[in-house]
Amino acid sequence: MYKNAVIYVILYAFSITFISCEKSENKGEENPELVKISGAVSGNQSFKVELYARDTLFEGYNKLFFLITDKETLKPLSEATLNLEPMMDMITMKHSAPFENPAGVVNTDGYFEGAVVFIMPSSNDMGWTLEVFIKTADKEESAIIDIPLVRSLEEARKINVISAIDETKYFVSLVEPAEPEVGINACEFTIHYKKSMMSFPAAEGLTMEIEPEMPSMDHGSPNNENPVHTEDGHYVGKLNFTMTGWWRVHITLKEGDEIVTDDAYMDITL
Ligand SMILES: [Cu+2]
Repeated sequence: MYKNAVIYVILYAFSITFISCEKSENKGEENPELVKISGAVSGNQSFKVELYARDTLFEGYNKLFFLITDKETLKPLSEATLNLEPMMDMITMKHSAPFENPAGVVNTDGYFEGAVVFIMPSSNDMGWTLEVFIKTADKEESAIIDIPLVRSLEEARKINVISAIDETKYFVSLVEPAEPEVGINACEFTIHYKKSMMSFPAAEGLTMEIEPEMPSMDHGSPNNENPVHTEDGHYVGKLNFTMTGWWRVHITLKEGDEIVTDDAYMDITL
């Protein structure tokens, strides 16, 4: 009898271990591991900044995750005001890019979350840096992170649009779906415009219409929802891909009743 009880206890302990393993694995799937991109130390040596992302960086909208450590206490910061300044050095000139500054506090995993729309891929002689200005209760310093590579994608996740109204240059980026699936996908785009070489504000007042088409089979799909502006230049809607293969999502942008563009598109293959 005693022997049996011991076996039950052991089996029970195993099952608990098994269940808790399974749980943590599931959590991992929802929140895939981040890739370390680069890092830097701030000007007065007070902070170490480490940059992470969901994947290596690409031309388009990249969510960025910052881990900032106080070099004196070796503790990670949980609160700070961060300002980002992406910069591309093209030898004869420099330009910035659209970005989203992190909120003042870290997420549940300890990262400050921000974003940059890299509007060009890097090449051998043209690269990106990202300056992070850090302000805490008693310090104000900045760190310049060298961005090792911004890939250009075979299937662009960012397109440039020149307005038919006034030649304003817009950058339309796909945020979601990051991994498109057959069926109805929540979709999210960002739209920014070029105010100057150093200023790329969010375009908040546009109307966006989307129409997926399968060019090789000459059909579209029902039940799409045109993205609507939520905040900070983010437009949220629905995209329906009824089968796998190559889709072309036609994009029309309007400012009031006037057409900004009616022949833009983004290809999505699934
Ligand atoms: Cu450039």
